[in-house]
Amino acid sequence: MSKLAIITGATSGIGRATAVAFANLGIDLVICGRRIERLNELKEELSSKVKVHTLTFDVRDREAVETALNSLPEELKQVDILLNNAGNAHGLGTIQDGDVADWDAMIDGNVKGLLYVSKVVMPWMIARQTGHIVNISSIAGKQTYPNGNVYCASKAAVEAISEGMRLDLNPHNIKVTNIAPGAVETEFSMVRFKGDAQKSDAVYQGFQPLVAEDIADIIAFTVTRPAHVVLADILVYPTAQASPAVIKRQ
Ligand code: NDP
Ligand code: 8X3
Repeated sequence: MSKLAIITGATSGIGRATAVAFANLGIDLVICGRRIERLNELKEELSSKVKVHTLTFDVRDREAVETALNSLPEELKQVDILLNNAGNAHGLGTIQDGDVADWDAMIDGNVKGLLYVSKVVMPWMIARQTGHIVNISSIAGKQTYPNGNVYCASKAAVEAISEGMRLDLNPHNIKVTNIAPGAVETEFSMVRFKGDAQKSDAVYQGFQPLVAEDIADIIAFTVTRPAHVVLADILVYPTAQASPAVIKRQ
Protein backbone atom coordinates (compact mmCIF):
# COMPACT_ATOMS: atom_id res chain seq x y z
CA MET A 1 0.00 0.00 0.00
CA SER A 2 1.34 3.46 -0.83
CA LYS A 3 2.36 5.83 1.95
CA LEU A 4 1.01 9.31 2.58
CA ALA A 5 2.97 12.41 3.62
CA ILE A 6 1.95 15.89 4.71
CA ILE A 7 4.56 18.51 3.81
CA THR A 8 4.37 22.06 5.16
CA GLY A 9 6.21 24.75 3.20
CA ALA A 10 5.93 22.81 -0.06
CA THR A 11 5.85 25.90 -2.28
CA SER A 12 9.60 26.46 -2.26
CA GLY A 13 13.04 25.21 -1.32
CA ILE A 14 13.42 22.13 0.87
CA GLY A 15 9.69 21.39 1.11
CA ARG A 16 9.15 21.54 -2.64
CA ALA A 17 12.21 19.40 -3.39
CA THR A 18 11.05 16.84 -0.85
CA ALA A 19 7.60 16.68 -2.45
CA VAL A 20 9.31 15.82 -5.74
CA ALA A 21 11.54 13.21 -4.04
CA PHE A 22 8.56 11.64 -2.27
CA ALA A 23 6.54 11.53 -5.52
CA ASN A 24 9.47 9.68 -7.12
CA LEU A 25 9.19 7.15 -4.27
CA GLY A 26 5.46 6.74 -4.91
CA ILE A 27 4.46 8.52 -1.67
CA ASP A 28 1.08 10.28 -1.92
CA LEU A 29 1.11 13.90 -0.84
CA VAL A 30 -0.76 16.60 1.02
CA ILE A 31 1.21 19.73 0.11
CA CYS A 32 0.75 22.90 2.17
CA GLY A 33 1.75 26.54 1.94
CA ARG A 34 0.31 30.03 1.56
CA ARG A 35 1.03 30.48 -2.17
CA ILE A 36 -1.83 28.57 -3.79
CA GLU A 37 -0.64 29.07 -7.40
CA ARG A 38 2.64 27.34 -6.57
CA LEU A 39 0.82 24.49 -4.86
CA ASN A 40 -1.37 24.05 -7.93
CA GLU A 41 1.67 24.04 -10.24
CA LEU A 42 3.37 21.43 -8.09
CA LYS A 43 0.22 19.33 -7.97
CA GLU A 44 0.06 19.41 -11.75
CA GLU A 45 3.73 18.43 -12.01
CA LEU A 46 3.43 15.45 -9.65
CA SER A 47 -0.10 14.15 -10.25
CA SER A 48 0.98 11.68 -12.93
CA LYS A 49 3.11 9.91 -10.28
CA VAL A 50 1.08 10.06 -7.07
CA LYS A 51 -2.13 11.42 -5.54
CA VAL A 52 -1.63 15.06 -4.58
CA HIS A 53 -3.94 17.16 -2.38
CA THR A 54 -3.28 20.85 -1.69
CA LEU A 55 -4.01 22.79 1.52
CA THR A 56 -3.54 26.54 1.79
CA PHE A 57 -3.01 28.02 5.24
CA ASP A 58 -0.67 30.19 7.26
CA VAL A 59 0.88 28.00 9.97
CA ARG A 60 0.73 30.98 12.38
CA ASP A 61 -3.07 30.98 12.25
CA ARG A 62 -4.15 28.21 14.61
CA GLU A 63 -7.77 28.23 13.50
CA ALA A 64 -6.77 28.09 9.82
CA VAL A 65 -4.39 25.20 10.53
CA GLU A 66 -7.07 23.23 12.36
CA THR A 67 -9.79 23.96 9.81
CA ALA A 68 -7.61 23.05 6.83
CA LEU A 69 -6.20 19.82 8.26
CA ASN A 70 -9.49 18.66 9.74
CA SER A 71 -11.16 19.24 6.35
CA LEU A 72 -9.13 16.38 4.89
CA PRO A 73 -11.19 13.32 3.96
CA GLU A 74 -10.69 10.34 6.27
CA GLU A 75 -8.32 8.54 3.89
CA LEU A 76 -5.99 11.56 3.91
CA LYS A 77 -5.82 11.49 7.70
CA GLN A 78 -4.04 8.13 7.53
CA VAL A 79 -0.74 10.00 7.51
CA ASP A 80 2.52 8.07 7.54
CA ILE A 81 4.92 11.03 7.38
CA LEU A 82 4.63 14.62 8.61
CA LEU A 83 7.38 16.93 7.37
CA ASN A 84 7.34 20.04 9.54
CA ASN A 85 9.36 22.25 7.23
CA ALA A 86 7.50 25.58 6.92
CA GLY A 87 9.56 28.39 8.37
CA ASN A 88 11.87 31.25 7.66
CA ALA A 89 14.24 33.77 9.18
CA HIS A 90 13.09 37.37 9.19
CA GLY A 91 15.92 39.88 9.55
CA LEU A 92 19.54 39.56 10.65
CA GLY A 93 20.70 42.08 13.22
CA THR A 94 21.43 42.71 16.86
CA ILE A 95 18.79 41.78 19.35
CA GLN A 96 18.68 45.33 20.71
CA ASP A 97 17.73 46.59 17.25
CA GLY A 98 15.36 43.70 16.55
CA ASP A 99 11.98 44.30 14.93
CA VAL A 100 9.19 42.89 17.09
CA ALA A 101 7.15 42.00 13.99
CA ASP A 102 10.08 39.85 12.79
CA TRP A 103 10.29 38.17 16.20
CA ASP A 104 6.57 37.41 16.08
CA ALA A 105 6.85 35.99 12.55
CA MET A 106 9.67 33.63 13.61
CA ILE A 107 8.29 32.49 16.95
CA ASP A 108 4.75 32.19 15.61
CA GLY A 109 5.78 30.46 12.37
CA ASN A 110 8.80 28.35 13.20
CA VAL A 111 7.70 27.30 16.69
CA LYS A 112 3.98 27.72 17.26
CA GLY A 113 3.10 26.86 13.65
CA LEU A 114 4.99 23.58 13.88
CA LEU A 115 3.16 22.83 17.13
CA TYR A 116 -0.27 23.71 15.71
CA VAL A 117 0.20 21.37 12.74
CA SER A 118 1.61 18.58 14.91
CA LYS A 119 -1.21 18.93 17.44
CA VAL A 120 -3.72 17.99 14.74
CA VAL A 121 -1.67 15.23 13.10
CA MET A 122 -0.22 13.44 16.16
CA PRO A 123 -3.57 11.95 17.28
CA TRP A 124 -4.05 10.49 13.78
CA MET A 125 -0.69 8.76 14.08
CA ILE A 126 -1.33 7.66 17.65
CA ALA A 127 -4.66 6.11 16.61
CA ARG A 128 -2.79 3.98 14.06
CA GLN A 129 0.24 3.38 16.34
CA THR A 130 2.56 4.30 13.49
CA GLY A 131 4.04 7.38 11.88
CA HIS A 132 7.17 9.43 11.27
CA ILE A 133 7.55 13.11 12.10
CA VAL A 134 10.47 14.92 10.47
CA ASN A 135 11.19 18.38 11.87
CA ILE A 136 13.43 20.81 9.99
CA SER A 137 15.54 22.61 12.55
CA SER A 138 18.87 24.26 11.63
CA ILE A 139 22.49 24.56 12.67
CA ALA A 140 21.07 27.83 14.06
CA GLY A 141 19.23 25.73 16.64
CA LYS A 142 22.45 24.11 17.83
CA GLN A 143 24.74 27.17 17.77
CA THR A 144 23.67 30.77 18.18
CA TYR A 145 25.56 33.11 15.86
CA PRO A 146 25.94 36.91 16.05
CA ASN A 147 22.77 38.69 14.86
CA GLY A 148 20.88 35.39 14.62
CA ASN A 149 19.35 35.73 18.11
CA VAL A 150 15.59 35.12 17.71
CA TYR A 151 15.84 32.92 14.60
CA CYS A 152 18.38 30.79 16.51
CA ALA A 153 16.02 30.71 19.49
CA SER A 154 13.15 29.55 17.29
CA LYS A 155 15.26 26.71 15.91
CA ALA A 156 16.60 25.80 19.38
CA ALA A 157 12.93 25.41 20.28
CA VAL A 158 12.45 23.06 17.32
CA GLU A 159 15.37 20.96 18.60
CA ALA A 160 13.74 20.74 22.04
CA ILE A 161 10.35 19.95 20.54
CA SER A 162 11.90 17.12 18.47
CA GLU A 163 13.38 15.63 21.64
CA GLY A 164 10.11 16.07 23.49
CA MET A 165 8.18 14.40 20.69
CA ARG A 166 10.64 11.50 20.60
CA LEU A 167 10.20 10.91 24.32
CA ASP A 168 6.45 11.36 24.54
CA LEU A 169 5.56 9.55 21.32
CA ASN A 170 7.86 6.62 22.14
CA PRO A 171 5.01 4.46 23.51
CA HIS A 172 3.14 4.91 20.24
CA ASN A 173 5.70 3.56 17.76
CA ILE A 174 6.14 6.99 16.15
CA LYS A 175 9.54 7.91 14.72
CA VAL A 176 10.87 11.44 15.17
CA THR A 177 13.72 12.81 13.08
CA ASN A 178 15.33 16.20 13.61
CA ILE A 179 17.30 17.55 10.65
CA ALA A 180 19.59 20.55 11.11
CA PRO A 181 20.97 21.90 7.83
CA GLY A 182 23.68 24.51 7.42
CA ALA A 183 23.63 26.83 4.39
CA VAL A 184 21.09 25.73 1.76
CA GLU A 185 20.51 28.02 -1.22
CA THR A 186 16.72 28.47 -1.42
CA GLU A 187 14.44 31.50 -1.07
CA PHE A 188 15.47 31.55 2.61
CA SER A 189 17.88 34.51 2.38
CA MET A 190 15.56 36.51 0.10
CA VAL A 191 12.92 36.21 2.81
CA ARG A 192 15.44 36.96 5.59
CA PHE A 193 16.62 40.12 3.77
CA LYS A 194 13.10 41.11 2.67
CA GLY A 195 13.73 40.79 -1.05
CA ASP A 196 17.23 42.35 -1.12
CA ALA A 197 18.82 40.16 -3.81
CA GLN A 198 22.31 41.60 -3.28
CA LYS A 199 22.37 40.66 0.39
CA SER A 200 20.79 37.31 -0.35
CA ASP A 201 23.27 36.42 -3.12
CA ALA A 202 26.22 37.40 -0.91
CA VAL A 203 25.30 34.65 1.58
CA TYR A 204 26.10 31.96 -1.00
CA GLN A 205 29.04 33.59 -2.78
CA GLY A 206 32.48 31.99 -3.05
CA PHE A 207 31.51 28.46 -1.99
CA GLN A 208 29.18 25.68 -3.02
CA PRO A 209 26.17 25.74 -0.71
CA LEU A 210 23.78 22.86 -0.27
CA VAL A 211 20.73 22.87 -2.53
CA ALA A 212 17.22 21.88 -1.53
CA GLU A 213 17.58 18.54 -3.36
CA ASP A 214 20.49 17.61 -1.05
CA ILE A 215 18.20 17.87 1.97
CA ALA A 216 15.35 16.16 0.10
CA ASP A 217 17.67 13.21 -0.62
CA ILE A 218 18.45 12.89 3.08
CA ILE A 219 14.79 13.11 4.05
CA ALA A 220 13.91 10.48 1.43
CA PHE A 221 16.63 8.19 2.82
CA THR A 222 15.43 8.82 6.37
CA VAL A 223 11.79 7.91 5.71
CA THR A 224 12.69 4.73 3.82
CA ARG A 225 14.67 3.03 6.61
CA PRO A 226 13.26 -0.25 7.97
CA ALA A 227 10.57 -0.04 10.65
CA HIS A 228 13.07 -0.68 13.48
CA VAL A 229 15.48 2.11 12.43
CA VAL A 230 15.16 5.85 13.08
CA LEU A 231 17.72 8.50 12.20
CA ALA A 232 17.07 10.66 15.22
CA ASP A 233 19.23 13.74 14.74
CA ILE A 234 21.00 14.80 11.55
CA LEU A 235 23.38 17.76 11.11
CA VAL A 236 24.27 18.50 7.48
CA TYR A 237 26.67 21.14 6.20
CA PRO A 238 28.02 21.97 2.78
CA THR A 239 31.61 20.71 2.69
CA ALA A 240 32.87 24.30 2.78
CA GLN A 241 31.10 25.00 6.08
CA ALA A 242 32.40 24.10 9.55
CA SER A 243 30.11 26.20 11.77
CA PRO A 244 27.50 28.91 11.19
CA ALA A 245 30.25 31.51 10.78
CA VAL A 246 33.14 29.42 9.41
CA ILE A 247 32.74 29.00 5.66
CA LYS A 248 35.72 28.52 3.33
CA ARG A 249 35.10 30.98 0.49
CA GLN A 250 37.26 31.39 -2.65
P1 NDP B 1 12.14 28.82 1.51
O1 NDP B 1 11.94 30.27 1.83
O2 NDP B 1 12.56 28.46 0.13
O3 NDP B 1 10.82 27.99 1.87
C1 NDP B 1 10.08 28.26 3.03
C2 NDP B 1 8.74 27.53 2.94
O4 NDP B 1 8.04 27.72 4.17
C3 NDP B 1 7.88 28.06 1.82
O5 NDP B 1 7.25 26.98 1.18
C4 NDP B 1 6.85 28.90 2.55
O6 NDP B 1 5.61 28.83 1.86
C5 NDP B 1 6.74 28.19 3.89
N1 NDP B 1 6.31 29.09 4.95
C6 NDP B 1 7.03 30.08 5.53
N2 NDP B 1 6.28 30.73 6.43
C7 NDP B 1 5.05 30.14 6.41
C8 NDP B 1 3.83 30.38 7.10
N3 NDP B 1 3.73 31.36 8.01
N4 NDP B 1 2.77 29.60 6.84
C9 NDP B 1 2.86 28.60 5.93
N5 NDP B 1 3.99 28.32 5.24
C10 NDP B 1 5.06 29.09 5.48
O7 NDP B 1 13.22 28.32 2.57
P2 NDP B 1 13.83 26.85 2.89
O8 NDP B 1 13.32 25.83 1.99
O9 NDP B 1 15.29 27.05 3.00
O10 NDP B 1 13.25 26.66 4.36
C11 NDP B 1 12.58 25.50 4.79
C12 NDP B 1 12.94 25.23 6.24
O11 NDP B 1 14.33 24.96 6.32
C13 NDP B 1 12.68 26.42 7.17
O12 NDP B 1 12.13 25.92 8.37
C14 NDP B 1 14.08 26.98 7.41
O13 NDP B 1 14.19 27.64 8.64
C15 NDP B 1 14.90 25.69 7.39
N6 NDP B 1 16.32 25.83 7.14
C16 NDP B 1 16.78 26.47 6.00
C17 NDP B 1 18.15 26.58 5.80
C18 NDP B 1 18.71 27.32 4.64
O14 NDP B 1 19.92 27.67 4.67
N7 NDP B 1 17.95 27.57 3.59
C19 NDP B 1 19.10 25.96 6.71
C20 NDP B 1 18.52 25.34 7.87
C21 NDP B 1 17.17 25.26 8.05
P3 NDP B 1 4.64 30.08 1.56
O15 NDP B 1 5.47 31.32 1.55
O16 NDP B 1 4.02 29.75 0.24
O17 NDP B 1 3.66 30.02 2.67
C1 8X3 C 1 19.50 28.53 8.09
C2 8X3 C 1 20.97 28.44 8.22
O1 8X3 C 1 23.01 29.56 9.30
O2 8X3 C 1 21.46 30.98 8.06
O3 8X3 C 1 18.84 28.03 9.20
O4 8X3 C 1 20.85 30.10 10.19
S1 8X3 C 1 21.58 29.85 8.99
